[in-house]
Amino acid sequence: MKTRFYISTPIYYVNAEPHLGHAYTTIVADVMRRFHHLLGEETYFVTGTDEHGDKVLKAAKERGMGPKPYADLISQAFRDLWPRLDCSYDRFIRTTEPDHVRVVQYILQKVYDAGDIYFGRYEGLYCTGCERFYTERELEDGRCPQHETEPELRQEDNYFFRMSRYQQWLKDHIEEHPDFIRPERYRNEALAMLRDPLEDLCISRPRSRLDWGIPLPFDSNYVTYVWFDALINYISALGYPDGEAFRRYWPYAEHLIAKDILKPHGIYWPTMLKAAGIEPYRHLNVHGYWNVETSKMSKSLGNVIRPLDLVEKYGLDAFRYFLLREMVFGLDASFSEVALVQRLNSDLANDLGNLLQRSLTMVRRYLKGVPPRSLPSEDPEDQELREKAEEVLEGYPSAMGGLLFHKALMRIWDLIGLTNRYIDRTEPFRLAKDPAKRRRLEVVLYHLVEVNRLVSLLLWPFMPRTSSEMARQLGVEAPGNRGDLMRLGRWGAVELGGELPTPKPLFPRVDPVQAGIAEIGGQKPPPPTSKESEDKGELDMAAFQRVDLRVAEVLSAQPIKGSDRLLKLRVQMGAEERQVVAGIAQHYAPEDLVGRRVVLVANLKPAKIFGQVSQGMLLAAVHGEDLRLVTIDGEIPSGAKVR
Ligand code: ME8
Repeated sequence: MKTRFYISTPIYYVNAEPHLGHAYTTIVADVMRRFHHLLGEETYFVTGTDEHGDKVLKAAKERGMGPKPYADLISQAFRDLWPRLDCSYDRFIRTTEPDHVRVVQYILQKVYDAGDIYFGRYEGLYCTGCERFYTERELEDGRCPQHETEPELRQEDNYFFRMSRYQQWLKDHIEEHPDFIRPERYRNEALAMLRDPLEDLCISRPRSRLDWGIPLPFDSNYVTYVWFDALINYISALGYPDGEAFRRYWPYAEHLIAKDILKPHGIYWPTMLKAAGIEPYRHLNVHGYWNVETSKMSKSLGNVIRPLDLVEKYGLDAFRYFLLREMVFGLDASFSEVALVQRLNSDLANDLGNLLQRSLTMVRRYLKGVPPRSLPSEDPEDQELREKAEEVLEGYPSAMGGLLFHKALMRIWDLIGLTNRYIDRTEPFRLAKDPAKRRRLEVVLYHLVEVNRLVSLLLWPFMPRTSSEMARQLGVEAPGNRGDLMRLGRWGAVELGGELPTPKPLFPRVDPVQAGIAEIGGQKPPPPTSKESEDKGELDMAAFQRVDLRVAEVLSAQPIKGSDRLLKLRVQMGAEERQVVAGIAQHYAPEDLVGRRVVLVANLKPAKIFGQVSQGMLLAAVHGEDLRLVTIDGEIPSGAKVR
């Protein structure tokens, strides 16, 4: 059985400050590490910076700095960022470290001695942004698909790595290990790259042109090509060849990258390892790209997102949650602050925050702050809740292990949703009024606290702070020890009890207007009423008759993400089915509406509210804070006219 886990991020170029994309990868690595730690595995997490090459040298020159002081500066910015995003790496590696340099030279010599490095002439199209040559086929309209720039023609005498010698081996390896590169779309891409004969890889740069690199051990007139240098970080960080960490962790190596660097990781690196006589890594995990709204994130577009700006504004856990919930691993996703605020308000403040707050407030109010000890129950509602919790616990390892983070979160949120509905259905506030229902009240509150406890455990990899804060408020041990998923991840695994601290909201809601981001929800002020009716305040009969009022039956109702006021209903109106958005969430639970026959203003122009189309409006009586729907008394079919 697998007992260890080694995860790496790419080592980031120091030619730019850390941005959203870097933050995403490193946070995902951290989430994966924490999950494996909860599973009971020994884990090792490496990140770092890639500091040699043309690109970095150019950036240093632009700042009027030498490459090393410049690399020191930016590398430090990366190193300092990660703890602030709660990413706890074990080793931060820099390619300028003497230990790394030694390992690169050791491998070069080894591969050279084995006859897999030769001297030759190369002419090709080179993209400095990517620091690699492109084949004509890889270009789009003659341009680099990443940088959209025309590569330059370069001709040089250089050293080459006989990558072609390992092409067949690599092809077979990928075919025999279907999840060597995952998700599958990237495996297929890698296999497609292997369909044509592989060219040998140019692995040097003449020192006369580029001095900022690791000298080749067998020819000091040349430095090592940046990718051949950088990829080796994954083993130099472990102390290859003799380090204990290498022996312990390399057999469990998992790399995490975005699709932009699939070729170096999926093709160059495994063949390099093979040539050096080292076992290949276990998995290459490839995610998609974050775009900003609909554009590529780029310096030139001025839309580069800085992680700490968002963390300061919305809090770290909201940021981490958003990234993991919004992106389907492997596919591209679009970042927008509006979407982040919507998730924060609906998923975190509304669903999760409310659940904890409601549960704990009731424990405080009805049980003097002491949660009940474990209480079994045969009530179908309790059973349903417990079964749901158990189902979520059971599915969690495979979703997390399979990189389906969004799915793991969706399932946790299904449980949170069900639990919020459980409160509405069991009505503990009513039970509390009746001394004869005391035990029932305790059973219900036990179930609530237990679900909250399990949710706090499952959220630890994603939101460690929130998870600990939930545990603190619930009066249970904070998760985060190795093996906690087995130890704590069962219904009733720990005995509750002891007086709880005063509940505190987990996530304050953010007002999008105050946050200075675009208006959300499209809740525009109502159009001005016509001059005529304004003047007189009365309506003639003909005008009133133009209003088409109909009986409609509610088929289903559900909350709208990001709004605590609105419900989305599907209603039947005669033969027609419509969707209506109604501001009644604070007065009716969705399930209470199903089957009711209400009155619909049927000929209103459809409106878009919170991104949802509303085809009509419900009539309701409103008095102060109270609101009651106008409903039909007796048997009249839906679609009937109301006059
Ligand atoms: O490629 N969306 O470094 P790099 C998602 N030094 N992830 C993104 C992203 C985006 N828009 N932009 C960047 C290098 N990333 C080499 C790596 S490894 C031996 C050497 C993330 O600074 C993503 O992880 O250009 C991507 O693979 C990486 O940053 C590229 O970082």
